[in-house]
Amino acid sequence: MTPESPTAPKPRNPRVALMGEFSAGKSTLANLLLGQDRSPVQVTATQLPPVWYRQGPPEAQRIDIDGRSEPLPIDDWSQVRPDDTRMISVGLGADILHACDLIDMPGTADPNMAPDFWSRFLPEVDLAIWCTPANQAWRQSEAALWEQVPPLLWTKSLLLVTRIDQMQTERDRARVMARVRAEAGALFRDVLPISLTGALAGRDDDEVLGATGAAALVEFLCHALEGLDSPRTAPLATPPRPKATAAPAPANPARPGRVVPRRIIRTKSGDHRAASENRPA
Ligand SMILES: Nc1nc2c(ncn2[C@@H]2O[C@H](COP(=O)(O)OP(=O)(O)OP(=O)(O)O)[C@@H](O)[C@H]2O)c(=O)[nH]1
Ligand SMILES: [Mg+2]
Repeated sequence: MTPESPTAPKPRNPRVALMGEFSAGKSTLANLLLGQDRSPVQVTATQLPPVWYRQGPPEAQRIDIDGRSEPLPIDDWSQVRPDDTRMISVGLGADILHACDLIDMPGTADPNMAPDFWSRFLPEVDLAIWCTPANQAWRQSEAALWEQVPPLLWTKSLLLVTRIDQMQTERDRARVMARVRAEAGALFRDVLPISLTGALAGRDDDEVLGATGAAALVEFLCHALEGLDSPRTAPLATPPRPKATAAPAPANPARPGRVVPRRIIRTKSGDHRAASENRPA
């Protein structure tokens, strides 16, 4: 099959999966990157299927296990159950979605997911950001799951040590980062610390973005996306495209030779609602 063939797979947006165990900060990270409070953030386990964000008019759909879709309200997914839903597909206008699709994944230890869920889903992903909370960073259960991931994904992915603000002293912070780098550094392209809640609270302030680790995260993401080969459509897991687009789709900035804008997590004025605790899932 040649690239010109009409049946050749089409280039598509890279897919970035936000992974980690329960309450590691995946949805907080999604909201930071999207510049909008969309993914439900809560102290207890959220128990949602994957939430797949793509550029498009604002709409949400539930995709069931057989691939059938039905509309969902964009801001209330409380009726969705992870055991009979393959994913929630969400169209949004967000700068980062020009560069990649974002997938806010369930906790990796979620018992609602089918046993073969991860081995089926991960080959569809181009890079992962694995969130591990600083106070219990890189547990054995995390290492055990990540070791099953295709090694090609290791070389592109980021281990993000969240809740770094909860380390009491600079020494504690350095100690946890040294340990995690020693134990997991070889399994990731990079290991970075972040305070997600700190970054969300001050995301329009460059100093805060630098101090919380958010600026380094964006830099990593931009480099990683720019370095990806143009991925091809994988028919099985691709969410349905939006029915109508308000404007023509922008050129994919993640193709080789393109530059991803560095200011992807800045909010436009009036766009941002503060991240809410205990929003209904
Ligand atoms: N202090 C602090 N709290 C954080 C940070 N990141 C996340 N949290 C808090 O941790 C809790 C869980 O965050 P979520 O983003 O919902 O975690 P999750 O990984 O999506 O959780 P599940 O979807 O349930 O698996 C929330 O109360 C967040 O406010 C951080 O960097 N620092
Ligand atoms: Mg979540």
